[in-house]
Amino acid sequence: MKPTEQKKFDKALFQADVKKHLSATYAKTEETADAHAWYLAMGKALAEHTTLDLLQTENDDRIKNAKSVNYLSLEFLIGRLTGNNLISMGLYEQITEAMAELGQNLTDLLEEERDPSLGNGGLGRLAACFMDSCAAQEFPTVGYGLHYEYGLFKQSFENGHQKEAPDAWRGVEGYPWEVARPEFAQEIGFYGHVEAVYENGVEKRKWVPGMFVKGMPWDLPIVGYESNTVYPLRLWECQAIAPFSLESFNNGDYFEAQHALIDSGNITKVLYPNDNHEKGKTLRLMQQYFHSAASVRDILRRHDEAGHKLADIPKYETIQLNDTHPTIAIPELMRILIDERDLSWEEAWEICSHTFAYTNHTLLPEALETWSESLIQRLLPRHMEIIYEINHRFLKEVRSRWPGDVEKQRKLSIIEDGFHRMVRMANLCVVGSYAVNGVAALHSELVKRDLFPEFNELYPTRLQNVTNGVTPRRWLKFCNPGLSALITDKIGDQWPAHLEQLSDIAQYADNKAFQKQYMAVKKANKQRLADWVQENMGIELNTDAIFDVQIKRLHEYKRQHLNLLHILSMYHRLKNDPTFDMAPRVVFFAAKAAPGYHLAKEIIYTINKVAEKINNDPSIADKLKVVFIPDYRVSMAEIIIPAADVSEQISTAGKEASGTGNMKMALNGALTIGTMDGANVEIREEVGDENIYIFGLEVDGVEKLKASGYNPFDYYNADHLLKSSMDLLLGDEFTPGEPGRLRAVYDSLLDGGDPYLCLADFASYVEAHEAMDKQYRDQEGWAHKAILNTALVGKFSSDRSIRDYVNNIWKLEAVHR
Ligand code: 26W
Repeated sequence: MKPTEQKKFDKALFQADVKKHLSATYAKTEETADAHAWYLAMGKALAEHTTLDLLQTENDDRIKNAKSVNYLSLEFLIGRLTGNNLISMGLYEQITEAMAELGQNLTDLLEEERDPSLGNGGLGRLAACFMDSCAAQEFPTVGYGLHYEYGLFKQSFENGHQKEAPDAWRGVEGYPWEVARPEFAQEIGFYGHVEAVYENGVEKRKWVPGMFVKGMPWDLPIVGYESNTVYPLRLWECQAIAPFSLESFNNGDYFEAQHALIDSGNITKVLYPNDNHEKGKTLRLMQQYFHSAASVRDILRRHDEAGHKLADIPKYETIQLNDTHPTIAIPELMRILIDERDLSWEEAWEICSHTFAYTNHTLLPEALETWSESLIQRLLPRHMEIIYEINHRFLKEVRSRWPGDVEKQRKLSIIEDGFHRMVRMANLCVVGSYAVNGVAALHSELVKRDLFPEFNELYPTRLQNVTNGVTPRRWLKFCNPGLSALITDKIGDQWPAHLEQLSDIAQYADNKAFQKQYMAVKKANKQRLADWVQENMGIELNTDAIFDVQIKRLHEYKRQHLNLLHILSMYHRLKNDPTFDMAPRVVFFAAKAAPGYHLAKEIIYTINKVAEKINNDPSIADKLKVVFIPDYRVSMAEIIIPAADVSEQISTAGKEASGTGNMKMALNGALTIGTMDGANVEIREEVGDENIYIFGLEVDGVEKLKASGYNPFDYYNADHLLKSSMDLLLGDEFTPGEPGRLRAVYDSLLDGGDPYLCLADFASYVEAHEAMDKQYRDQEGWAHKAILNTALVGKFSSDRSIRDYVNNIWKLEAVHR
């Protein structure tokens, strides 16, 4: 839709709607309403419009007869919807004015919205960017996720320690943007047994579940940028089916029945807070099956209602699996087609193996999902039978390709042999999918070379790459209005839908007037962040300082502790070396640690303790400050990212699949200091080696060092700066009266073997920082580099990622409304 075609906005009608919701939905008068009530009423008034567009999109015959993508993900880290939807609807200015006339400031109202934190980190945020890009480009899409009652925990610090609190993201009033779709509810079974029944002398298998729960869908509207297209993000809530147990109900054991009701409602209670670490919990597998079963049934319902044949499923539907978490959807579709729809195994497999595609997001061994055969057998007995059969037929194929090669069979088998047999979900995904992709060029190469080399031999075209991207609407236009206005002033207003146009900004990189404007925007964004920090943390910051930012989940492989070593080295030098000079610097962290990840929590504690000392040391003054912002979430990222000068992307080479924060910060004009890992490699390719600070070992260097027997003590003993920096952790410098309290991090880097090679990369990291520091003192040169970063990262729009999926994997077409 062109902007000129935008639907007419009736201000008076909208204001009347808001007032109606204020009283009728939220029981407030204009006099008693606070900002929160106004936000809710405004949200509901807006949501009404998007729900109408959602229904129209849903009922559009052209969409029913077009191919759709079904994006299955246990996580959608969407962030606040109101501001973003206003941008997409093209109503930001009009609503600002309409609300001002009602005495309300839109910016303040937007701050009232809780973040729907229905994801952990990169994988969940990527799913949200992808929904935005599918809607913007009008590729028919349904997102399927879970309606967790509690999202990712809220984080606070108590004396430097992470504390977790539940996140009831919907608040007491409910979330204004969601709408229940009870007509699409599903019943989902668990446990029970499998029976053989004979139909016309042919054996049929029939699963008789031992318990049922209800899947209630809630739709969130994903509004296409400047289009009338609204796709659903359909989130399943688990509810008990009442009366849960007829027997105990009839026995008069009413309380027992209620108790069971409460239990079965637990499935979607809470998002598992583990990122990149698999724990094998029963309830987690129940979440996965509940999600897959409800979604697959909804896809089949839509397919049937459109009047399509089962054999045409691959023609009309593709199902993208966001990592292995929804893998059980593969045997579930097989089960329905064979047991309930009477297809033969061959017919069902022909459909399934042309319907599913799988994205791998991590190579970390501890993140690769395996489920114990006995657990699946108990929870989903029929699915276990189907998995055996898939594996049986697959191993036959392996044997005919590599006759007599037992080792190949052992490596490729979906079932891992051993005392406790395990089902390898990634292998099941590769076997059951028509396409498998990694999320950045380097990562996809490592998927082929290290994770699935035999699969790559067996199916040479199956493994592909789709480099990740981020939505330019949320991550530039909305979060950085200053820079957006500046860009629009130079190149027009089409860039948010065509990010490659940003390259036209490159011609201004040396323009002194433009540099001034660009740096003034950055300064204002830094001031906004500094104000937030002052107000919420009581720390005063100097906005002339380098704002050096590392924001991501806390994990050893991401090496927040390498950043800490750099901080300790600056502190040591400031204290001990009178000739040492550095530009003032503020190092920002924001990160949540999985509640059970002990060392990650120790790293947070250590950074907080070091920060406390440094920030209050008068001899350091404002040369160095360290700020650990609590409760990292999407809305916080929207404040931090536009203010970043330096983007820390310092994972051990080979460990970070892609990263997406790296793209967001480069787009907003931060210079990256990073390793040759994930999408950093491609960012360097785009912005040029002069405009990025690359350091450290590359993948082959990491491998060689590990193979030769890495000994961190060699680096510790040889590098005076490193040793003195680390030794600061031994005494009570940062924990007065408690010497050795920060030993855990120190020990992990020495006796613990430093598994992520922080010490090996330390010297190179410090050197890169020194080069950056030097560059920062030449502000014109810095501006030149920063502008080129904004200009040259158009490739990393998630619109491009989605076009790659559409052209190379999904093979579907846009339907413009
Ligand atoms: C089962 C436990 C678990 C939970 C989450 C295992 C693995 C995950 C995710 C796959 C981890 C994740 O978020 N990976 C990140 O995905 C991003 C989007 O592709 C990438 O940019 C990050 O590099 C990758 O770490």
